[in-house]
Amino acid sequence: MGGNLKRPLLLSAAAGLGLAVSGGAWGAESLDDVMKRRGLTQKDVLAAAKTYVPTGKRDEFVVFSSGGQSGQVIVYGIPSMRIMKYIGVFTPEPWQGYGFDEESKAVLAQGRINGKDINYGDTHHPAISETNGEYDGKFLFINDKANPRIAVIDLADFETKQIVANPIMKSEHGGTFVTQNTEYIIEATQYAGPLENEYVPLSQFNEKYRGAVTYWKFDKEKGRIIPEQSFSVELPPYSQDLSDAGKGPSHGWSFTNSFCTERYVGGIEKGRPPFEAGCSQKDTDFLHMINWQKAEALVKAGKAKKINGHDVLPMDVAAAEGVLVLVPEPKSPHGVDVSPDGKFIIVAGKLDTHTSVYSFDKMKALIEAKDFAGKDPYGIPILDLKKSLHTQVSVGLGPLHTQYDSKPCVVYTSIYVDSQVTKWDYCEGKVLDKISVHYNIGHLMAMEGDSTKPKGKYLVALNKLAIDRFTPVGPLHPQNHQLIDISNDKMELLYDMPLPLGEPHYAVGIAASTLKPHIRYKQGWDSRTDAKSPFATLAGREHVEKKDGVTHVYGTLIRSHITPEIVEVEEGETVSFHFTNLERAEDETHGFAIRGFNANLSVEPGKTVSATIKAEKPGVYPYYCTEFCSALHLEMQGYLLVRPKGMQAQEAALKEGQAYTEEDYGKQIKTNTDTQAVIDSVVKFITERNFKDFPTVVSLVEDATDQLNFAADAKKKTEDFSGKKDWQNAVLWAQQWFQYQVKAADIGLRAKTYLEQNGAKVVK
Ligand code: K7E
Ligand code: CUA
Repeated sequence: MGGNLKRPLLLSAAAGLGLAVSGGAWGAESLDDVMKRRGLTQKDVLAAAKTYVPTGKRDEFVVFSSGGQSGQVIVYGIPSMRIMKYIGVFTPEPWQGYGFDEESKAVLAQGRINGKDINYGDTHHPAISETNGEYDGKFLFINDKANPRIAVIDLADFETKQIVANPIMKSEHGGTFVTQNTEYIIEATQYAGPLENEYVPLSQFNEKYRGAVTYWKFDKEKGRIIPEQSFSVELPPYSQDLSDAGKGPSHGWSFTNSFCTERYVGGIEKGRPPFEAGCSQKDTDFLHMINWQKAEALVKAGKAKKINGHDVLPMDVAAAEGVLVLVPEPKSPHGVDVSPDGKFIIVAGKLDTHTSVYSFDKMKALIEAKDFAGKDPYGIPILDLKKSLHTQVSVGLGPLHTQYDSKPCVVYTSIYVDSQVTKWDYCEGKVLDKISVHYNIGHLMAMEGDSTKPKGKYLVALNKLAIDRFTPVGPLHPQNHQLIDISNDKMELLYDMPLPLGEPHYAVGIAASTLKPHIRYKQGWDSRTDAKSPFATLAGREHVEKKDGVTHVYGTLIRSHITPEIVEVEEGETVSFHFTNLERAEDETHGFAIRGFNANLSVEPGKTVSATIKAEKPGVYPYYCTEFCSALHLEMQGYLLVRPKGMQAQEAALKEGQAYTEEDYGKQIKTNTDTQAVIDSVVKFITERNFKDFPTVVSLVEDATDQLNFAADAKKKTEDFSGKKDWQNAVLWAQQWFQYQVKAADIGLRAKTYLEQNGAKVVK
């Protein structure tokens, strides 16, 4: 232990004395030394240099990855692969208070199925909102395959705002994908089921079981899905799979592929061949082409029928009106990916070695000419495969998903069985390069690689297995996201990142500069409804109020106290704590935790959140702030006292531990005066410079000003008590005044350092 401590201590001592730490026994290892010591090759070092993001520097791209069965979204940076956040979506997440405060519980409650809380999700495909087919960085959507649901996350604060449960689907997979101006969010079924919520025997599979694609209407202004304006198109009971929205010339259409168009029903327990055998008999399945713009018009014209209160366009209507057309696609397809120009659609067949490039122009011409090759059992027209294809390319065994490069015609396809990524040219139809990944890749993701303006540069392989890549952590392995450099002709593997949270399926990567998240909320903000909270409380207005049998505590949080600090109620009362964080400073979140009630809040600057508890058992329940927010964070505490029924409330006879004298008062005042001198010199330094040119400093100055106002307030209270010669209270308030000064000084020094390091100029 001593040996470990020694070096940092020596180093900091040297730094403190202003000594340059170079040379000496421990210093200045050369790059060669390090490579030798760690057994690194030139290639390793190059990869490290391509991914290393030095302290203070930031990543170029931000990735939103599905969190798989964790029901969350994982946020990480590229090229560093540093994880920055887990966003609670379908699953409670205590750090964010998600599912532990009343406001977020209301969001999770929107996702109830048959009145039941479903506190997990199987998330697969995140999608970023688009404007003209480009990522606009405003919203993120993600689906839950297990309990057909879609969630809306606002990228202004990275919080989940809404969950909608699909009214007709019993299983889904092909979501979320957005149309080019985020008019709709697409969700497609996976396993067919009756659209009504009733029992239907499997003997009626062909007649009564159905698939569907739901088009969820999105209101960009409000940032919410509007269920009443959403609709579905009924589909045959083919296991629909991934989907994608058309772009440019194919805007207005969406594409959903399928497997098991055999409509096979397993039953291995009865000696029937299982699903996996029966579902792969045919050589082709179907790509569904849906003209959603036309479907929307038909729904508005009253051609839909209501199922569970939701508009569903029947498939006979869809087929007759030219809304729904099928195109054969080779053996058990998986991914369907529309090209940036919207002219091509690449489909990969899991049991094939080919990717098929469909030409939208050709298919559209066939549809317009009513040149159909036949009809399916439900009367839906089928296009001829050959006539619809642009080309087919042999890319490897088990191709799954395709992503587009910024270079024209260049794409990357994940090859599941071969554990490879194939880079190929879909215009010319030729393979360009292959790289091995470890192991069994599912999706892959290039920067904005499913938008109209892919950014190239990096590709992430989302591998299903990690096997031998990481230090073993038990039979359940993390997933492996491998970063690949695609800026040159040959792909190069740069980095392995273990992802310890569910099995992510898809991810989306966006230029970091497009994201503009907020630093703070407007004061008293309910972040889940995006409106002023009815429980917002101003400084000095904290109070307790009984209403409709509930004891409401209107409280505030600010460094470093919770107001109120003591709450006393009678056994059996329901207590609703509402806390507003009065801070405006960046990164000054306060928490609230209390013993034994499963209530836990995260209160970011400006936010108001509530925790409602039932005080069933008499006792003493300490509460405190869970974020280390200042030097006196541990003192950010309080008590909930639950008095037995009928017992008289006792006035708290608080005996202070100290009896201060006039002399103590003098000492404290001297400390405060000295501290003020330091503050004044820092203020002088800042105001003599062009600090207004530095937004970071401007917000620090705002925060420091807040603290100085609080200091002035405490100073006034100090003087009131000293005027009355109440030295005890005068010293306590002088100490509080000092606390505010320390915070102001701390912030001021941070601002000063920032100005020094960023070349601020004297303006005087
Ligand atoms: Cu895992 Cu897109 Cu759900 Cu393929 S999906 S791998
Ligand atoms: Cu607030 Cu600790």
